[in-house]
Amino acid sequence: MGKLKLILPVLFAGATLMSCQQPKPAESAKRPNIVFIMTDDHTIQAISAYGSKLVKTPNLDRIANEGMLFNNCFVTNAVCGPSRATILTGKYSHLNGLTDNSKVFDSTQVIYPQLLKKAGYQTAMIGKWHLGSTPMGFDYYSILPNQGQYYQPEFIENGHLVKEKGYVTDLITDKAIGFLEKRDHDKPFLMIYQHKAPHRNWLPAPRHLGMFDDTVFPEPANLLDDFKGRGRAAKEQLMNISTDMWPAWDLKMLSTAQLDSMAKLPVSPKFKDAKGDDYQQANDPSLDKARFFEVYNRMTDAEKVQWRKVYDKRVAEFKRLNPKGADLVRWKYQQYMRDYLACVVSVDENVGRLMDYLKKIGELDNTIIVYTSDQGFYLGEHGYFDKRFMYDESFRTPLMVRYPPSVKAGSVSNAFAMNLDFAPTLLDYAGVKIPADMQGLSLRPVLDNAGKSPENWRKAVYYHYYEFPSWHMVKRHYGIRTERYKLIHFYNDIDEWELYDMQKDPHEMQNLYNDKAYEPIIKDLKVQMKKLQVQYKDTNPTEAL
Ligand code: SGN
Ligand code: CA
Repeated sequence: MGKLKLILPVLFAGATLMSCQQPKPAESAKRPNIVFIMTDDHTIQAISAYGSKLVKTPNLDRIANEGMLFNNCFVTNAVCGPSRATILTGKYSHLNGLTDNSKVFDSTQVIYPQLLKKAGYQTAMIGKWHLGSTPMGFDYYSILPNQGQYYQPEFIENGHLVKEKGYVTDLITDKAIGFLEKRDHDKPFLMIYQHKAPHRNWLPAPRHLGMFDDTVFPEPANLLDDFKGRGRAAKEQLMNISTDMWPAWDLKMLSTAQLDSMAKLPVSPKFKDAKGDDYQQANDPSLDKARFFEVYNRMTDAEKVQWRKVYDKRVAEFKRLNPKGADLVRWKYQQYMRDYLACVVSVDENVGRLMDYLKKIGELDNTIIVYTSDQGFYLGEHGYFDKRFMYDESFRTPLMVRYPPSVKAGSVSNAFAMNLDFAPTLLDYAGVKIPADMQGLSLRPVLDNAGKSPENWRKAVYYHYYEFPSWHMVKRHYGIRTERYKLIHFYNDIDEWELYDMQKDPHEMQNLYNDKAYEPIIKDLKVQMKKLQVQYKDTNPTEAL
């Protein structure tokens, strides 16, 4: 007691003294910086930390090796704009309004960067934005217009259009480092750093052209899926490697001679009128060559020479092999992987460059680094490319987090995480109050506890996809996934249910919905799903639009 009496006045004196002083820069720097890295369409099958058999990503793996890897992170709606809107608002699509890519984000809504800015963070948004709106809540932004371009891309930089020379992934990183160089050293920062790569039509950096030409990639077991065990939705989509990849746009099957002759032609008026993201283009293969020529023509002359060497070889190989039927699908899959994975390599290199820079300026360990993608992607599973379905390859997204002060190096979490959780998590670490209407959970209890989730953690995730009719014609659907099962309802122009046993059938080949033995399980899943729909305010899902 006597001791306490002595200590208390000292403590109070200290407290008054401290409260009269401004926090020193060193103290405010204790709030973590945040670098939120998001790629476009980068799936876990193409990250070596997730056991990829296709490619090595040593720099991305570093984030997992020195931090945490989430095996079960899922998105609310597996398409670009909707995923981004969910991440920024912490809300499902039906509440933030961005149900599909054709919509414009309502920027009067509260987004987490704004809250961090108010709390004293310096905020920046660099790279792919794709929400149609002007970014709000940022001290600095430099975004790609719409989908953006791979070669010599334009950026909208704090309202001004600038055209840059170089490759998009390198340029986004240059801008990120540029922002960090010029930042206000007295404030913590949030930097959202979002790549275009490896989005369709998979154009590699000039230095990576042809890098996988001698590689034969392993095929997914269901590359030649015949959809026997599934319903109409899985069959009627337009994202098959076999039939929906365009020869020029996707497979780069234009020889030097063809390119030369195209250079002399006027641009097709049809192409000129077609908007960049207009899905009617998907059904108009006559635009194939014109669309490809437009992106090819952005290269410098030297890059074009390099390009032709690589793709002339591809055209010649095709002529020599003349593959047909299943062999043709296999051949296309190999070309698809060569281009997609070369784009991934550019991301890996640039993330490494950014991390090295953070280390050099002494900020690496005081920065929460999040690595994720706007959704997963099909690398030939079910014979598909693209995303959108609630099947795991696109529903699941990578999530790796590095933050040494609280995240154990090399830890792995199987907890159900969602892109809905990113905003609450980052606000939580920054010490900013999480708005009551954000629907996600802070992942902090999982991150701070070596990946173990608290007792009462969510046991199921809810999904809702709306973009139909549109690119790739994936039907509208919503569903629930538990650790063991997945139940999906396809609606709108169809009324079909699917049930998968994820343990017995991880590749989702056999719909069990009409199997009598599963009736009690289906009943229970429907009850659980109803609860989630009430919780997330999506109680009338087929009428939500
Ligand atoms: C483009 C692509 C589609 C892709 C959408 C959405 N076509 O329209 O294949 O599904 O983007 O992607 S392309 O011919 O222009 O490459 S998203 O990532 O923006 O949602
Ligand atoms: Ca995407």
